[in-house]
Amino acid sequence: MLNRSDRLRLAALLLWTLPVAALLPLGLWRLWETGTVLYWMAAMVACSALGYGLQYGLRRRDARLLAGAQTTPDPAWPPQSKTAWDAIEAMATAIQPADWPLSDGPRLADLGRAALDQVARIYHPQKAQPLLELTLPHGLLIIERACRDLRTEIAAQIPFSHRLTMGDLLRAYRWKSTASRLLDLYRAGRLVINPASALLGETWERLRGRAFDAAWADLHRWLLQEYVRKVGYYAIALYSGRLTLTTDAPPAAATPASRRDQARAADTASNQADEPLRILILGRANAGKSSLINALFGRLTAPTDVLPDPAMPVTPYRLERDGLTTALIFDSPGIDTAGLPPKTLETLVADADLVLWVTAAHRPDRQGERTALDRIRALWNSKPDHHPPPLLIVVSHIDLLRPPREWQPPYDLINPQGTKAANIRAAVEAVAADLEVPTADAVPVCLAEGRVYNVADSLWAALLERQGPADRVRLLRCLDERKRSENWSLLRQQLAGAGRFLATLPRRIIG
Ligand SMILES: Nc1nc2c(ncn2[C@@H]2O[C@H](COP(=O)(O)OP(=O)(O)OP(=O)(O)O)[C@@H](O)[C@H]2O)c(=O)[nH]1
Ligand SMILES: [Mg+2]
Repeated sequence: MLNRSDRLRLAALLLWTLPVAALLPLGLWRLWETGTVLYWMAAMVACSALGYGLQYGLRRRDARLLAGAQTTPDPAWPPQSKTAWDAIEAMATAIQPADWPLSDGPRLADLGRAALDQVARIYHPQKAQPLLELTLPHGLLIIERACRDLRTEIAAQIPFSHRLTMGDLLRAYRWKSTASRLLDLYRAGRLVINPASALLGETWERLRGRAFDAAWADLHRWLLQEYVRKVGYYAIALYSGRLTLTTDAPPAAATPASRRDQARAADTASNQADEPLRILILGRANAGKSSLINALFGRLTAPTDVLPDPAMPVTPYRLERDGLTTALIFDSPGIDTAGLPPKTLETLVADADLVLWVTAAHRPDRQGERTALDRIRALWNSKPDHHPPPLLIVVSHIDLLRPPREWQPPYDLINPQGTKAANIRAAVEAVAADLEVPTADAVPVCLAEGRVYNVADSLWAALLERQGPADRVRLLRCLDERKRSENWSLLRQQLAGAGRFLATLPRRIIG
Protein backbone atom coordinates (compact mmCIF):
# COMPACT_ATOMS: atom_id res chain seq x y z
CA MET A 1 0.00 0.00 0.00
CA LEU A 2 1.26 3.41 -0.85
CA ASN A 3 1.29 5.76 2.08
CA ARG A 4 0.59 9.42 1.81
CA SER A 5 4.15 10.71 1.43
CA ASP A 6 4.84 8.07 -1.19
CA ARG A 7 1.78 9.18 -3.11
CA LEU A 8 2.92 12.81 -3.06
CA ARG A 9 6.38 11.71 -4.18
CA LEU A 10 4.75 9.82 -7.04
CA ALA A 11 2.77 12.88 -8.07
CA ALA A 12 5.97 14.95 -8.08
CA LEU A 13 7.64 12.36 -10.25
CA LEU A 14 4.75 12.31 -12.70
CA LEU A 15 4.80 16.09 -13.01
CA TRP A 16 8.51 15.90 -13.76
CA THR A 17 8.20 13.19 -16.38
CA LEU A 18 4.93 14.19 -18.05
CA PRO A 19 6.37 16.77 -20.47
CA VAL A 20 9.17 14.40 -21.46
CA ALA A 21 6.79 11.45 -21.83
CA ALA A 22 4.55 13.61 -24.06
CA LEU A 23 7.46 14.10 -26.45
CA LEU A 24 7.16 10.53 -27.74
CA PRO A 25 3.60 10.67 -29.12
CA LEU A 26 4.18 14.26 -30.31
CA GLY A 27 7.39 13.35 -32.09
CA LEU A 28 5.78 10.28 -33.64
CA TRP A 29 2.94 12.44 -34.91
CA ARG A 30 5.45 14.78 -36.51
CA LEU A 31 7.38 11.87 -38.10
CA TRP A 32 4.11 10.50 -39.43
CA GLU A 33 3.28 13.84 -40.98
CA THR A 34 6.66 14.12 -42.69
CA GLY A 35 6.52 10.48 -43.85
CA THR A 36 9.81 9.54 -42.10
CA VAL A 37 8.35 7.27 -39.46
CA LEU A 38 9.67 4.13 -41.21
CA TYR A 39 13.27 5.42 -41.11
CA TRP A 40 12.85 6.16 -37.44
CA MET A 41 11.61 2.65 -36.82
CA ALA A 42 14.53 1.12 -38.73
CA ALA A 43 16.97 3.22 -36.68
CA MET A 44 15.23 2.10 -33.52
CA VAL A 45 15.52 -1.57 -34.45
CA ALA A 46 19.22 -1.17 -35.27
CA CYS A 47 19.95 0.70 -32.04
CA SER A 48 18.05 -1.87 -29.99
CA ALA A 49 19.98 -4.72 -31.57
CA LEU A 50 23.30 -2.97 -30.88
CA GLY A 51 22.27 -2.12 -27.33
CA TYR A 52 21.17 -5.67 -26.68
CA GLY A 53 24.47 -7.04 -28.01
CA LEU A 54 26.46 -4.63 -25.88
CA GLN A 55 24.46 -5.44 -22.78
CA TYR A 56 24.92 -9.17 -23.44
CA GLY A 57 28.69 -8.73 -23.73
CA LEU A 58 28.82 -6.65 -20.55
CA ARG A 59 26.86 -9.27 -18.69
CA ARG A 60 29.30 -11.97 -19.71
CA ARG A 61 32.21 -9.79 -18.64
CA ASP A 62 30.56 -9.13 -15.27
CA ALA A 63 29.94 -12.85 -14.83
CA ARG A 64 33.64 -13.48 -15.46
CA LEU A 65 34.67 -10.77 -13.00
CA LEU A 66 32.31 -12.11 -10.34
CA ALA A 67 33.53 -15.65 -10.88
CA GLY A 68 37.06 -14.37 -10.31
CA ALA A 69 36.01 -12.70 -7.06
CA GLN A 70 35.03 -15.96 -5.46
CA THR A 71 36.13 -17.34 -2.11
CA THR A 72 38.20 -20.49 -2.56
CA PRO A 73 39.26 -23.03 0.05
CA ASP A 74 42.63 -22.73 1.73
CA PRO A 75 44.98 -25.24 0.01
CA ALA A 76 46.56 -25.98 3.39
CA TRP A 77 43.34 -27.35 4.84
CA PRO A 78 43.32 -30.96 6.08
CA PRO A 79 40.99 -33.57 4.49
CA GLN A 80 38.08 -33.05 6.91
CA SER A 81 38.01 -29.34 6.11
CA LYS A 82 37.92 -30.17 2.41
CA THR A 83 34.81 -32.32 2.95
CA ALA A 84 33.20 -29.43 4.81
CA TRP A 85 34.12 -27.04 2.03
CA ASP A 86 32.56 -29.33 -0.61
CA ALA A 87 29.31 -29.21 1.37
CA ILE A 88 29.46 -25.40 1.50
CA GLU A 89 30.27 -25.15 -2.20
CA ALA A 90 27.32 -27.43 -3.04
CA MET A 91 25.06 -25.28 -0.91
CA ALA A 92 26.30 -22.06 -2.57
CA THR A 93 25.85 -23.49 -6.06
CA ALA A 94 22.28 -24.58 -5.35
CA ILE A 95 21.16 -21.10 -4.21
CA GLN A 96 18.24 -19.60 -6.15
CA PRO A 97 18.23 -15.80 -5.84
CA ALA A 98 14.42 -15.71 -6.01
CA ASP A 99 14.24 -17.64 -2.72
CA TRP A 100 16.37 -15.13 -0.81
CA PRO A 101 15.24 -11.52 -1.38
CA LEU A 102 17.92 -9.13 -0.12
CA SER A 103 15.27 -7.04 1.64
CA ASP A 104 14.36 -9.92 3.95
CA GLY A 105 16.91 -9.71 6.78
CA PRO A 106 15.64 -12.58 8.95
CA ARG A 107 15.64 -14.93 5.96
CA LEU A 108 19.22 -13.99 5.13
CA ALA A 109 20.18 -14.70 8.73
CA ASP A 110 18.60 -18.14 8.24
CA LEU A 111 20.83 -18.69 5.21
CA GLY A 112 23.97 -17.85 7.24
CA ARG A 113 22.81 -20.15 10.02
CA ALA A 114 22.21 -22.96 7.50
CA ALA A 115 25.82 -22.54 6.24
CA LEU A 116 27.17 -22.67 9.80
CA ASP A 117 25.03 -25.69 10.53
CA GLN A 118 26.36 -27.47 7.45
CA VAL A 119 29.94 -27.11 8.73
CA ALA A 120 29.10 -27.86 12.37
CA ARG A 121 27.40 -31.10 11.30
CA ILE A 122 30.63 -32.34 9.71
CA TYR A 123 32.72 -31.58 12.78
CA HIS A 124 30.15 -32.84 15.32
CA PRO A 125 28.29 -35.59 13.44
CA GLN A 126 27.16 -37.28 16.65
CA LYS A 127 25.38 -34.18 18.00
CA ALA A 128 21.68 -33.59 17.29
CA GLN A 129 22.18 -29.80 17.24
CA PRO A 130 25.82 -29.32 16.32
CA LEU A 131 25.48 -25.55 16.08
CA LEU A 132 25.03 -25.36 19.83
CA GLU A 133 28.62 -26.61 20.20
CA LEU A 134 29.81 -23.16 19.17
CA THR A 135 30.67 -20.69 21.95
CA LEU A 136 29.34 -17.12 21.76
CA PRO A 137 32.74 -15.46 21.11
CA HIS A 138 33.48 -18.02 18.40
CA GLY A 139 30.10 -17.42 16.73
CA LEU A 140 30.73 -13.68 16.82
CA LEU A 141 34.21 -14.20 15.38
CA ILE A 142 32.80 -16.01 12.34
CA ILE A 143 30.25 -13.25 11.75
CA GLU A 144 32.94 -10.58 12.17
CA ARG A 145 35.33 -12.18 9.69
CA ALA A 146 32.66 -13.02 7.11
CA CYS A 147 31.27 -9.46 7.27
CA ARG A 148 34.72 -7.89 7.02
CA ASP A 149 35.50 -9.84 3.86
CA LEU A 150 32.09 -9.23 2.31
CA ARG A 151 32.45 -5.51 2.96
CA THR A 152 35.75 -5.29 1.06
CA GLU A 153 34.44 -7.48 -1.77
CA ILE A 154 31.22 -5.51 -2.20
CA ALA A 155 33.12 -2.23 -2.15
CA ALA A 156 35.49 -3.57 -4.79
CA GLN A 157 32.96 -5.28 -7.07
CA ILE A 158 29.68 -3.38 -7.01
CA PRO A 159 29.68 0.06 -8.64
CA PHE A 160 28.38 2.90 -6.41
CA SER A 161 27.98 0.47 -3.49
CA HIS A 162 29.78 2.99 -1.28
CA ARG A 163 27.20 5.69 -2.16
CA LEU A 164 23.97 3.70 -1.92
CA THR A 165 22.47 3.70 1.53
CA MET A 166 20.45 0.81 2.91
CA GLY A 167 17.45 3.17 2.74
CA ASP A 168 18.05 3.69 -0.99
CA LEU A 169 18.05 -0.03 -1.56
CA LEU A 170 14.92 -0.63 0.49
CA ARG A 171 13.07 2.23 -1.22
CA ALA A 172 14.09 0.93 -4.64
CA TYR A 173 12.72 -2.43 -3.67
CA ARG A 174 9.41 -0.99 -2.44
CA TRP A 175 9.00 1.16 -5.53
CA LYS A 176 9.77 -1.58 -7.98
CA SER A 177 6.27 -3.08 -8.04
CA THR A 178 4.52 0.32 -8.11
CA ALA A 179 6.73 1.50 -10.92
CA SER A 180 6.07 -1.61 -12.98
CA ARG A 181 2.30 -1.22 -12.47
CA LEU A 182 2.48 2.36 -13.73
CA LEU A 183 4.60 1.28 -16.64
CA ASP A 184 1.98 -1.33 -17.59
CA LEU A 185 -0.65 1.40 -17.58
CA TYR A 186 1.51 3.56 -19.82
CA ARG A 187 2.11 0.68 -22.21
CA ALA A 188 -1.61 -0.07 -22.50
CA GLY A 189 -2.29 3.56 -23.27
CA ARG A 190 0.43 3.62 -25.90
CA LEU A 191 -0.98 0.54 -27.58
CA VAL A 192 -4.30 2.31 -28.05
CA ILE A 193 -2.70 5.49 -29.43
CA ASN A 194 -0.16 3.93 -31.82
CA PRO A 195 -0.22 0.12 -32.16
CA ALA A 196 2.78 -0.19 -34.54
CA SER A 197 5.29 1.78 -32.52
CA ALA A 198 3.92 0.30 -29.31
CA LEU A 199 4.62 -3.18 -30.62
CA LEU A 200 8.20 -2.30 -31.48
CA GLY A 201 8.66 -0.46 -28.21
CA GLU A 202 7.28 -3.43 -26.34
CA THR A 203 9.79 -5.83 -27.91
CA TRP A 204 12.63 -3.44 -27.15
CA GLU A 205 11.48 -3.02 -23.53
CA ARG A 206 11.28 -6.75 -23.06
CA LEU A 207 14.77 -7.44 -24.40
CA ARG A 208 16.28 -4.62 -22.39
CA GLY A 209 14.36 -5.58 -19.29
CA ARG A 210 15.44 -9.17 -19.61
CA ALA A 211 19.09 -8.27 -20.02
CA PHE A 212 19.07 -5.93 -17.00
CA ASP A 213 17.09 -8.36 -14.87
CA ALA A 214 19.55 -11.10 -15.71
CA ALA A 215 22.52 -8.90 -14.78
CA TRP A 216 20.87 -8.03 -11.49
CA ALA A 217 20.07 -11.71 -10.84
CA ASP A 218 23.74 -12.58 -11.46
CA LEU A 219 24.86 -10.01 -8.92
CA HIS A 220 22.22 -11.11 -6.45
CA ARG A 221 23.28 -14.75 -6.82
CA TRP A 222 26.96 -13.82 -6.42
CA LEU A 223 26.22 -11.90 -3.22
CA LEU A 224 24.29 -14.80 -1.70
CA GLN A 225 26.90 -17.35 -2.73
CA GLU A 226 29.74 -15.27 -1.36
CA TYR A 227 27.81 -14.83 1.87
CA VAL A 228 27.43 -18.61 2.26
CA ARG A 229 31.04 -19.26 1.24
CA LYS A 230 32.44 -16.66 3.64
CA VAL A 231 30.46 -17.93 6.60
CA GLY A 232 31.42 -21.50 5.65
CA TYR A 233 35.09 -20.57 5.18
CA TYR A 234 35.48 -19.02 8.60
CA ALA A 235 33.40 -21.71 10.28
CA ILE A 236 35.74 -24.32 8.80
CA ALA A 237 38.80 -22.29 9.75
CA LEU A 238 37.50 -22.12 13.30
CA TYR A 239 36.43 -25.75 13.69
CA SER A 240 39.71 -27.00 12.21
CA GLY A 241 41.67 -24.85 14.64
CA ARG A 242 43.04 -22.40 12.08
CA LEU A 243 41.27 -19.40 13.59
CA THR A 244 41.74 -18.51 17.21
CA LEU A 245 40.08 -15.89 19.36
CA THR A 246 42.98 -13.69 20.31
CA THR A 247 45.32 -12.92 17.40
CA ASP A 248 45.23 -12.67 13.64
CA ALA A 249 48.76 -13.46 12.48
CA PRO A 250 49.49 -17.03 11.35
CA PRO A 251 51.22 -18.55 14.34
CA ALA A 252 54.63 -20.00 13.76
CA ALA A 253 56.22 -19.07 17.06
CA ALA A 254 58.14 -21.93 18.60
CA THR A 255 55.99 -24.21 20.75
CA PRO A 256 57.16 -24.94 24.32
CA ALA A 257 58.16 -28.49 23.31
CA SER A 258 60.33 -27.24 20.44
CA ARG A 259 61.92 -24.58 22.64
CA ARG A 260 62.90 -27.35 25.03
CA ASP A 261 64.23 -29.51 22.20
CA GLN A 262 66.17 -26.63 20.70
CA ALA A 263 67.84 -26.09 24.04
CA ARG A 264 68.74 -29.78 24.07
CA ALA A 265 69.98 -29.84 20.47
CA ALA A 266 73.65 -30.74 20.21
CA ASP A 267 74.47 -27.51 18.45
CA THR A 268 73.09 -25.00 20.92
CA ALA A 269 73.55 -21.88 18.83
CA SER A 270 71.00 -19.07 19.13
CA ASN A 271 67.50 -20.38 19.59
CA GLN A 272 65.12 -19.84 16.72
CA ALA A 273 61.98 -17.80 17.48
CA ASP A 274 60.01 -19.59 14.76
CA GLU A 275 58.73 -23.09 15.20
CA PRO A 276 61.22 -25.49 13.57
CA LEU A 277 60.24 -28.28 11.22
CA ARG A 278 60.35 -31.48 13.27
CA ILE A 279 61.91 -34.32 11.29
CA LEU A 280 61.75 -37.72 12.95
CA ILE A 281 64.08 -40.56 11.99
CA LEU A 282 62.68 -44.03 12.63
CA GLY A 283 63.74 -47.56 11.78
CA ARG A 284 65.04 -50.79 13.28
CA ALA A 285 68.19 -51.01 15.36
CA ASN A 286 71.34 -50.76 13.23
CA ALA A 287 69.37 -49.63 10.17
CA GLY A 288 71.64 -46.60 9.88
CA LYS A 289 69.60 -43.87 11.63
CA SER A 290 72.53 -42.22 13.38
CA SER A 291 74.67 -42.63 10.27
CA LEU A 292 71.95 -40.81 8.30
CA ILE A 293 72.21 -37.82 10.63
CA ASN A 294 75.98 -37.75 10.17
CA ALA A 295 75.61 -38.03 6.40
CA LEU A 296 73.08 -35.17 6.33
CA PHE A 297 75.34 -32.96 8.38
CA GLY A 298 78.39 -33.87 6.38
CA ARG A 299 80.41 -34.15 9.59
CA LEU A 300 80.28 -36.13 12.79
CA THR A 301 78.08 -34.47 15.36
CA ALA A 302 78.64 -36.31 18.60
CA PRO A 303 75.61 -35.89 20.84
CA THR A 304 77.82 -36.13 23.90
CA ASP A 305 76.83 -32.80 25.43
CA VAL A 306 73.15 -33.67 25.33
CA LEU A 307 71.37 -34.25 28.60
CA PRO A 308 69.67 -37.63 28.51
CA ASP A 309 65.91 -37.31 28.86
CA PRO A 310 64.51 -40.61 30.15
CA ALA A 311 60.96 -39.65 29.13
CA MET A 312 62.02 -38.83 25.55
CA PRO A 313 64.68 -41.22 24.32
CA VAL A 314 65.24 -39.21 21.14
CA THR A 315 68.16 -36.90 20.44
CA PRO A 316 67.43 -33.60 18.68
CA TYR A 317 69.90 -31.97 16.28
CA ARG A 318 69.51 -28.66 14.57
CA LEU A 319 69.46 -28.96 10.80
CA GLU A 320 69.99 -25.82 8.74
CA ARG A 321 70.38 -25.60 5.01
CA ASP A 322 69.52 -23.11 2.28
CA GLY A 323 65.99 -23.64 1.07
CA LEU A 324 64.90 -25.65 4.11
CA THR A 325 62.84 -24.28 7.01
CA THR A 326 65.10 -24.49 10.05
CA ALA A 327 64.56 -27.98 11.36
CA LEU A 328 65.12 -30.14 14.38
CA ILE A 329 65.99 -33.68 13.37
CA PHE A 330 65.44 -36.42 15.95
CA ASP A 331 67.52 -39.57 16.16
CA SER A 332 65.66 -42.42 17.85
CA PRO A 333 66.39 -45.89 19.20
CA GLY A 334 65.31 -48.86 17.04
CA ILE A 335 61.53 -49.33 16.88
CA ASP A 336 62.19 -53.03 17.59
CA THR A 337 63.97 -52.30 20.88
CA ALA A 338 62.80 -51.63 24.42
CA GLY A 339 64.30 -48.13 24.03
CA LEU A 340 61.20 -46.95 22.13
CA PRO A 341 57.98 -48.08 23.86
CA PRO A 342 54.77 -47.83 21.75
CA LYS A 343 53.37 -44.93 23.82
CA THR A 344 56.51 -42.85 23.30
CA LEU A 345 56.49 -43.68 19.61
CA GLU A 346 52.87 -42.46 19.39
CA THR A 347 53.78 -39.12 20.98
CA LEU A 348 56.77 -38.75 18.69
CA VAL A 349 54.89 -39.40 15.46
CA ALA A 350 52.01 -37.16 16.53
CA ASP A 351 54.49 -34.27 16.82
CA ALA A 352 56.48 -34.98 13.64
CA ASP A 353 56.18 -32.90 10.46
CA LEU A 354 58.24 -35.28 8.31
CA VAL A 355 59.27 -38.89 8.96
CA LEU A 356 62.42 -40.47 7.54
CA TRP A 357 62.15 -44.23 7.80
CA VAL A 358 65.53 -45.93 7.49
CA THR A 359 65.56 -49.56 6.37
CA ALA A 360 68.54 -51.71 5.40
CA ALA A 361 68.45 -52.95 1.81
CA HIS A 362 70.19 -56.23 2.67
CA ARG A 363 67.74 -57.28 5.42
CA PRO A 364 64.63 -58.47 3.58
CA ASP A 365 62.53 -59.43 6.66
CA ARG A 366 60.38 -56.30 6.93
CA GLN A 367 57.21 -57.71 8.50
CA GLY A 368 57.94 -56.07 11.86
CA GLU A 369 58.58 -52.71 10.20
CA ARG A 370 55.40 -53.01 8.17
CA THR A 371 53.34 -53.71 11.31
CA ALA A 372 54.86 -50.73 13.12
CA LEU A 373 54.39 -48.48 10.11
CA ASP A 374 50.77 -49.57 9.67
CA ARG A 375 50.08 -48.71 13.31
CA ILE A 376 51.56 -45.27 12.78
CA ARG A 377 49.55 -44.74 9.60
CA ALA A 378 46.35 -45.79 11.39
CA LEU A 379 47.14 -43.22 14.07
CA TRP A 380 47.54 -40.49 11.45
CA ASN A 381 44.38 -41.52 9.63
CA SER A 382 42.38 -41.40 12.85
CA LYS A 383 42.81 -37.62 12.79
CA PRO A 384 41.00 -36.36 9.68
CA ASP A 385 41.46 -32.78 10.89
CA HIS A 386 45.23 -33.08 10.42
CA HIS A 387 47.47 -33.76 7.45
CA PRO A 388 49.56 -36.89 7.88
CA PRO A 389 53.26 -35.91 7.76
CA PRO A 390 55.06 -36.91 4.55
CA LEU A 391 56.97 -40.19 4.86
CA LEU A 392 60.27 -40.78 3.08
CA ILE A 393 61.90 -44.21 3.09
CA VAL A 394 65.70 -44.19 3.21
CA VAL A 395 67.03 -47.51 1.87
CA SER A 396 70.49 -47.88 3.45
CA HIS A 397 73.27 -50.43 3.10
CA ILE A 398 72.95 -50.65 -0.68
CA ASP A 399 76.73 -51.16 -0.83
CA LEU A 400 76.25 -54.58 0.78
CA LEU A 401 73.89 -55.80 -1.94
CA ARG A 402 75.21 -58.48 -4.31
CA PRO A 403 77.95 -58.46 -5.52
CA PRO A 404 79.08 -57.23 -2.06
CA ARG A 405 82.67 -56.63 -3.14
CA GLU A 406 81.72 -54.30 -5.90
CA TRP A 407 81.28 -50.64 -4.96
CA GLN A 408 81.85 -48.25 -7.80
CA PRO A 409 79.35 -45.44 -7.58
CA PRO A 410 77.74 -43.62 -9.23
CA TYR A 411 75.10 -46.09 -10.42
CA ASP A 412 72.43 -45.29 -12.94
CA LEU A 413 69.32 -46.49 -11.11
CA ILE A 414 66.84 -45.42 -13.77
CA ASN A 415 68.41 -47.50 -16.55
CA PRO A 416 70.48 -49.91 -14.44
CA GLN A 417 73.58 -51.32 -16.16
CA GLY A 418 75.19 -54.30 -14.44
CA THR A 419 74.18 -56.55 -11.55
CA LYS A 420 74.81 -54.07 -8.72
CA ALA A 421 72.66 -51.30 -10.15
CA ALA A 422 69.92 -53.80 -11.05
CA ASN A 423 70.00 -55.19 -7.49
CA ILE A 424 69.80 -51.73 -5.96
CA ARG A 425 66.81 -50.97 -8.14
CA ALA A 426 65.18 -54.32 -7.21
CA ALA A 427 65.82 -53.67 -3.51
CA VAL A 428 64.13 -50.26 -3.71
CA GLU A 429 61.11 -51.83 -5.39
CA ALA A 430 60.97 -54.61 -2.80
CA VAL A 431 61.16 -52.09 0.08
CA ALA A 432 58.40 -49.98 -1.51
CA ALA A 433 56.17 -53.06 -1.87
CA ASP A 434 56.94 -54.39 1.63
CA LEU A 435 56.21 -51.07 3.33
CA GLU A 436 53.39 -50.14 0.93
CA VAL A 437 54.72 -46.81 -0.27
CA PRO A 438 55.16 -45.46 -3.82
CA THR A 439 58.58 -46.31 -5.27
CA ALA A 440 59.22 -42.57 -5.67
CA ASP A 441 59.14 -42.27 -1.85
CA ALA A 442 62.05 -44.70 -1.37
CA VAL A 443 65.58 -43.35 -1.86
CA PRO A 444 68.57 -45.77 -1.98
CA VAL A 445 71.66 -44.51 -0.15
CA CYS A 446 74.91 -45.67 1.34
CA LEU A 447 75.56 -44.23 4.80
CA ALA A 448 78.76 -46.04 5.76
CA GLU A 449 81.47 -43.63 6.80
CA GLY A 450 83.70 -42.74 3.87
CA ARG A 451 81.28 -44.36 1.43
CA VAL A 452 78.36 -41.96 1.69
CA TYR A 453 76.47 -41.98 -1.59
CA ASN A 454 73.24 -40.44 -2.99
CA VAL A 455 72.64 -38.29 0.11
CA ALA A 456 73.81 -34.88 -1.08
CA ASP A 457 71.82 -35.09 -4.31
CA SER A 458 68.86 -37.52 -4.37
CA LEU A 459 68.04 -37.63 -0.65
CA TRP A 460 68.30 -33.89 -0.14
CA ALA A 461 66.22 -33.27 -3.26
CA ALA A 462 63.54 -35.68 -2.00
CA LEU A 463 63.63 -33.96 1.40
CA LEU A 464 63.24 -30.48 -0.06
CA GLU A 465 60.41 -31.71 -2.30
CA ARG A 466 58.46 -32.74 0.79
CA GLN A 467 59.06 -29.45 2.55
CA GLY A 468 55.74 -27.89 1.41
CA PRO A 469 53.48 -30.60 2.85
CA ALA A 470 55.71 -30.83 5.95
CA ASP A 471 55.33 -27.08 6.51
CA ARG A 472 51.55 -27.46 6.38
CA VAL A 473 51.73 -30.08 9.11
CA ARG A 474 53.97 -27.77 11.12
CA LEU A 475 51.51 -24.88 10.85
CA LEU A 476 48.54 -26.95 12.00
CA ARG A 477 50.62 -28.26 14.89
CA CYS A 478 51.40 -24.68 15.93
CA LEU A 479 47.72 -23.76 15.71
CA ASP A 480 46.76 -26.69 17.92
CA GLU A 481 49.30 -25.60 20.44
CA ARG A 482 48.13 -22.01 20.34
CA LYS A 483 44.52 -23.05 20.79
CA ARG A 484 45.50 -25.09 23.81
CA SER A 485 47.43 -22.26 25.41
CA GLU A 486 44.74 -19.75 24.42
CA ASN A 487 42.10 -21.80 26.21
CA TRP A 488 44.13 -21.55 29.39
CA SER A 489 45.12 -17.92 29.13
CA LEU A 490 41.53 -16.87 28.32
CA LEU A 491 40.24 -18.85 31.26
CA ARG A 492 42.81 -17.19 33.49
CA GLN A 493 41.78 -13.74 32.23
CA GLN A 494 38.11 -14.52 32.67
CA LEU A 495 38.62 -15.84 36.18
CA ALA A 496 40.67 -12.78 37.06
CA GLY A 497 37.88 -10.58 35.65
CA ALA A 498 35.28 -12.48 37.61
CA GLY A 499 37.43 -12.16 40.73
CA ARG A 500 37.64 -8.39 40.34
CA PHE A 501 33.90 -8.25 39.80
CA LEU A 502 33.23 -10.27 42.96
CA ALA A 503 35.68 -8.20 44.97
CA THR A 504 33.87 -4.99 44.07
CA LEU A 505 30.42 -6.54 44.43
CA PRO A 506 29.84 -5.57 48.12
CA ARG A 507 30.70 -1.97 47.30
CA ARG A 508 28.35 -2.00 44.30
CA ILE A 509 25.50 -3.42 46.37
CA ILE A 510 25.97 -0.95 49.18
CA GLY A 511 26.68 2.00 46.83
N1 LIG B 1 78.03 -50.78 4.79
C1 LIG B 1 77.18 -49.95 5.33
N2 LIG B 1 77.15 -49.77 6.64
C2 LIG B 1 76.30 -48.92 7.17
C3 LIG B 1 75.39 -48.16 6.38
N3 LIG B 1 74.66 -47.38 7.18
C4 LIG B 1 75.08 -47.65 8.44
N4 LIG B 1 76.04 -48.56 8.44
C5 LIG B 1 76.72 -49.13 9.59
O1 LIG B 1 75.76 -49.83 10.34
C6 LIG B 1 76.04 -49.70 11.73
C7 LIG B 1 74.83 -49.16 12.45
O2 LIG B 1 74.59 -47.85 12.03
P1 LIG B 1 73.90 -46.78 12.92
O3 LIG B 1 73.81 -45.55 12.13
O4 LIG B 1 74.54 -46.71 14.26
O5 LIG B 1 72.50 -47.44 13.06
P2 LIG B 1 71.29 -46.96 13.96
O6 LIG B 1 70.06 -47.15 13.19
O7 LIG B 1 71.54 -45.61 14.48
O8 LIG B 1 71.33 -48.02 15.12
P3 LIG B 1 70.72 -47.87 16.60
O9 LIG B 1 71.01 -46.49 17.07
O10 LIG B 1 71.42 -48.90 17.38
O11 LIG B 1 69.28 -48.14 16.49
C8 LIG B 1 77.25 -48.79 11.84
O12 LIG B 1 78.38 -49.57 11.99
C9 LIG B 1 77.28 -48.09 10.50
O13 LIG B 1 78.59 -47.74 10.11
C10 LIG B 1 75.46 -48.35 4.96
O14 LIG B 1 74.71 -47.75 4.18
N5 LIG B 1 76.36 -49.26 4.50
MG1 LIG C 1 71.68 -44.83 16.42
